[in-house]
Amino acid sequence: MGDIPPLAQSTPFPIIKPLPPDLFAVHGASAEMRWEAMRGQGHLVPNDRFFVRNHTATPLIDLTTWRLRLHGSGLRSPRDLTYADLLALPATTVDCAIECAGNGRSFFGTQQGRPAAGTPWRLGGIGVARWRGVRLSAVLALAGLRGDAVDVLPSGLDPEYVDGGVNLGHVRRPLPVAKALGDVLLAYEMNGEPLPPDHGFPVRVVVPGWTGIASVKWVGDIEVSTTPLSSPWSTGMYRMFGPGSPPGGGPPLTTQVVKSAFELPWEAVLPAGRAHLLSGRSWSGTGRVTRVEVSDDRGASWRPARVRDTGHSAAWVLWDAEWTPARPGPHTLMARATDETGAGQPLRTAYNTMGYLFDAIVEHPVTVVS
Ligand SMILES: Nc1nc2c(c(=O)[nH]1)N[C@H]1C(S)=C(S)[C@@H](COP(=O)(O)O)O[C@H]1N2
Ligand SMILES: [Mo]
Repeated sequence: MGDIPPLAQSTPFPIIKPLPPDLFAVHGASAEMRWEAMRGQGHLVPNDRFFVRNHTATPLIDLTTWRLRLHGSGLRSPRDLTYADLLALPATTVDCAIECAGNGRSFFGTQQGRPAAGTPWRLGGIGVARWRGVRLSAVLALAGLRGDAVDVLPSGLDPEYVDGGVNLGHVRRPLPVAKALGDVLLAYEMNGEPLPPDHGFPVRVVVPGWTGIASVKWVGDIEVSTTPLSSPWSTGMYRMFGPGSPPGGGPPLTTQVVKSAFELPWEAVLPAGRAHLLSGRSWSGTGRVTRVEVSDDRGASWRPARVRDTGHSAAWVLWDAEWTPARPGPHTLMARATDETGAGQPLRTAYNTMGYLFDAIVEHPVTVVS
């Protein structure tokens, strides 16, 4: 007996869709979008280049056995819904961004000299899609939401998350009932297609304007409670820790901050002596972006970019600006935005140990060649 080699032990890759290097930079079980892949694209990020953030791995869910289980002390008529039940409810469409709370985290280290732990995203941990589904409020009404319910806790069906040897269970995070009754969606379509497996098939939560962790993928269970709920994703993670925050951490993160990105490779190479039409996008979780400015002298001077399609409040604005670099060599391009609430982008932002909500102006490296 004997010389038959053992079957290769291959762990399936945690993301199912292809991740070509011209569209993605891969970080472990997550993949960030390359910004140059958005140049010339419309408002929405096509599903083939939308970033993926997985705590463990994309599960493949069988629709015939999948149920959405609605239970807890906050519901008068707990029940299980099938996919067909959900599809039979009135549908709503929302164009909005999903953005990781850690998007931009790597710049705490590279720009501010103090690295933060976690996935080293540049700016590609965001995407805007057209989500179609059922309002969470409609589903909660169907299950007899009680007037004294306070928290709504959706859980994912992806494998349980083990961190430093501790099993934290399924990815889940409570939403206050006031938010759950607002613009939150249980989405089953993304950009006109059934949700792709990596983005939560068959159903995900979409919470416009809030950090991505609120938008639980592969949801299979929603607990509604008349007493406050918590999970490691609302206590030990996704809060601000460090100087400037209270000793036990700040409140659970909700809205996103203001950011701007150029649709350029990192690093970009551009020829000298002619005009380039630089393009980019800016976004905010707190309001419509009203102004974008660019600088090529490390912020000594700023000039306005041309902002297009300002209509989408929960998404981003597209903008462009001409730039004619005079000399070959290394350059730094910067873009900063302001939203309708007056929130903007500082040159430096306060450090927090987990590197969340980086809102400072990003220094984009460009090499100009003759
Ligand atoms: N069940 C489950 N939901 C999840 C996650 C996860 O790992 N498991 N990751 C969250 C995080 S941190 C983000 S930023 C978004 C990313 O959504 P996307 O992968 O569709 O881009 O999903 C959120 N929902
Ligand atoms: Mo995230």
